[in-house]
Amino acid sequence: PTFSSSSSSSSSALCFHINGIDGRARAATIHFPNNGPPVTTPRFMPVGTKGTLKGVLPDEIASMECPIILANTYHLAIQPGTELIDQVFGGLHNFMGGIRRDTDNNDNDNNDNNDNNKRLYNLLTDSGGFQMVSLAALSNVTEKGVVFQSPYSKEHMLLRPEDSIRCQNEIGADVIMQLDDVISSVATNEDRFRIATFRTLRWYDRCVQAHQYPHRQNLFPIVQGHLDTSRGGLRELCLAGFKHRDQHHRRIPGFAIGGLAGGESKDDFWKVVDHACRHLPDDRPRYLMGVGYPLDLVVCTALGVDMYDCVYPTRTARFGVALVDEGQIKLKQHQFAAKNPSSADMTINNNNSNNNNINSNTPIDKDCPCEACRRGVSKERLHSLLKANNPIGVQLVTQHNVTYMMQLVTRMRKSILERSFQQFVQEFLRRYFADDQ
Ligand code: PRF
Ligand code: ZN
Repeated sequence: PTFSSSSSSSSSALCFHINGIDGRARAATIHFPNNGPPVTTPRFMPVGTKGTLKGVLPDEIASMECPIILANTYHLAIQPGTELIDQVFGGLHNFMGGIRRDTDNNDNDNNDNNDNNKRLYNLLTDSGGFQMVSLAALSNVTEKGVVFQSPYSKEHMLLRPEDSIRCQNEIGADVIMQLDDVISSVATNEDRFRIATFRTLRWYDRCVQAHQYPHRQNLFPIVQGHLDTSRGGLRELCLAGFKHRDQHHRRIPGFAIGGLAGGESKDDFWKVVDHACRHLPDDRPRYLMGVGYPLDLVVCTALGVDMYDCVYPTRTARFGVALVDEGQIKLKQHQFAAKNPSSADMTINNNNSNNNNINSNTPIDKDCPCEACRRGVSKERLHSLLKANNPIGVQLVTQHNVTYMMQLVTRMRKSILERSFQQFVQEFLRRYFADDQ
């Protein structure tokens, strides 16, 4: 209730309102000036590389109560091209069908200021540098930008901060990210980390200069600085650099924490997240990039993080793995195969006294509101669909996992508002680490 920041000034295109605080955990609401749904926090953003989740329709994304997804500038620039998205469709929201027109509205123009455009969900784009460094065969970073080899033409191409922002302006997401100099956190070259930290600050300035629509797209800087949280160390210098820019140049609408989830130890990971949350302003959203294990969400929310993204829930679904509070259910394993008729009957007759923990004829989670669980689709049915490579299998598990993540952040939010977050964390850890599962 104490911190609130709004967007009446021209340089910020969101309103961040804190609804409740419990310890250092926050429950807030972010409004974008775009007719999209409000984004409550804590918030997990699934990754829809090209603006939609693989195997999930835009309406289904909205019906899972997922108000924002992440798309990748790098992939969209390669195919279909960001200029085309802008020129032909007027932005990614239209391109992937995330805009619904009121049926009684006869005005068919593509003007995105039209108040009758209702967005099913909001969008965030990552800047492309991280994807290049992690995906492109050859990439090399210089002060000018990131040089990478096109996976199609094999040509060497340069992505400068200005190019990333031009592409992200064309895509038109509600939150856009600066181009940052990302290095693996398990790299060892000390000088390289120092260069990357200060280069990230300089590239932020170039991104701000290049950004054409600060009144409708929120540009987030990314805090880098390796694992160095010492006094006067790289993380502190990076935070101070952004703080100075926020106070003396242009108001920063929200902050991202980068350079983590790259193989560092959990102790280092928590130490850096804790440090960033203590130093970032309380009245702005904090986005921890590339983090999406349920346990990490619970711990980092306790440290004060508001937003997350990760490919994990959707990627693991494509391997037939379903998420539950106890951990993972590997649906392709033989134990989930349908039993012969007599043992299947036994399971039905002995539902309450089943000494085998695995009920393959029950849904993943009977209380989950996803399509599969709501319809009572059993684990053995999912096993059979997955084994047959029937795309419905992966689609249903994807929807379950995204629904699970949406429910997880909603449960955290509720407990923060009720000031019972500590009990939530204890109960979550108890179930997660219970070894009778
Ligand atoms: N920077 C960008 N995208 C990211 C990260 C980062 O540091 C991470 C964390 N390793 C995930 N995605 N631009
Ligand atoms: Zn489910």
